Amino acid sequence: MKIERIEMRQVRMRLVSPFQTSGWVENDRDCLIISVHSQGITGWGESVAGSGPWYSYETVGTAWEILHNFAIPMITGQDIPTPAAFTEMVGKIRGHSMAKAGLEMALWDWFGQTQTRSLKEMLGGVRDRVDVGVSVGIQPDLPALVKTVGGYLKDGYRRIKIKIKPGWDLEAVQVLRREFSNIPLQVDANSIYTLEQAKATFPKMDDAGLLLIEQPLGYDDIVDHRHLQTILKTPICLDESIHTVDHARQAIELGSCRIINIKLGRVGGVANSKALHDICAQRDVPVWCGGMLETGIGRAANVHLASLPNFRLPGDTSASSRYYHEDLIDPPFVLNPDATLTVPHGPGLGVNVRLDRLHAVTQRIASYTP
Ligand code: OSB
Ligand code: MG
Repeated sequence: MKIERIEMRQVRMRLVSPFQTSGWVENDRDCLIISVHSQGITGWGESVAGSGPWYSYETVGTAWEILHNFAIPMITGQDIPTPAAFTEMVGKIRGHSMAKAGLEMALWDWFGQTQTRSLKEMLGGVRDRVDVGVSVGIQPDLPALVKTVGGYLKDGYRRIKIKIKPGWDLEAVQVLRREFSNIPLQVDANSIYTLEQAKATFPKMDDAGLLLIEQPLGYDDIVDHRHLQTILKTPICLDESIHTVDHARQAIELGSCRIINIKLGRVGGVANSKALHDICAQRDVPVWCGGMLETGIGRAANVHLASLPNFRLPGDTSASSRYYHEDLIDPPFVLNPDATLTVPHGPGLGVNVRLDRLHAVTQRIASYTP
């Protein structure tokens, strides 16, 4: 393919409720929406870098800069035979996975549409609906937590993940176990614990029947996670620490985790996510699809990805209404009665972007032609 035009927008979308983690709070979601245009076809992508360098060092600002100055110039005027070739072309850029992944997603959508194949088909996905849960931010107090979780269960979600931090951990889990007995439950610390704090805390949670404990320790650590995993029955799941196939292999070989959360932004796109999925499958390590509060565009890519066979746990890819009053896509993602989202049938991502809504949330825009 030869790209005729690329458009990049920074957007801000108001969340239906603030999202609080151990380290930061989000009231709005900032991201980049990228479109590639050629032969009368438009491919859409979302770069999940956020407003600040809290989850990772990337932000909407750094992603814009990397795409504007490096990734887009590297590919304009070039023939791109496949999306995988793009991954190779921008391989010279170290890091900045979320920037690269946003543009790559648009290329997958474009290629899928030209070949009339869905992203799921291109990847070898095996299911039409994917299991999803909901990720619940830190709440003002325990009664609010019970109310919020109760609301999501009423909505039809089954698997609940709660954000934790020191002082909002053991009691929160106990209260949920008391109120909702044996719901599938997991916790995510977003790297806030020291090894000492973790050794004092997580053994006390080890009999709570949690599905997993997500990223308790340092955002770039796999060694201390190994120390912690050796004293726990509950599987540790790594999120922040895993950026490449090699990281995954090393963490598995070391015994630093027994489960891995795949976010296609964090690992540099769809092609890398598939490779990561495959090496985890070879080693019998289950994966699941994380989320970054995506709009319907990024969510669609997640849902296609989660149709691969080794996605064995429910994803954080909830329905559109859990995040936004109005999604950028129409129809939005809705929760099925069996706590799944349906993988879109259409070619590429299989979503319709509402340009009117996109224009309304756009903060800056740039257009590139060869
Ligand atoms: O650590 O999984 C995380 C959201 C933003 C940044 C990091 C994380 C999250 C979530 C929410 O947990 C997942 C979602 O619902 O999209
Ligand atoms: Mg996480």
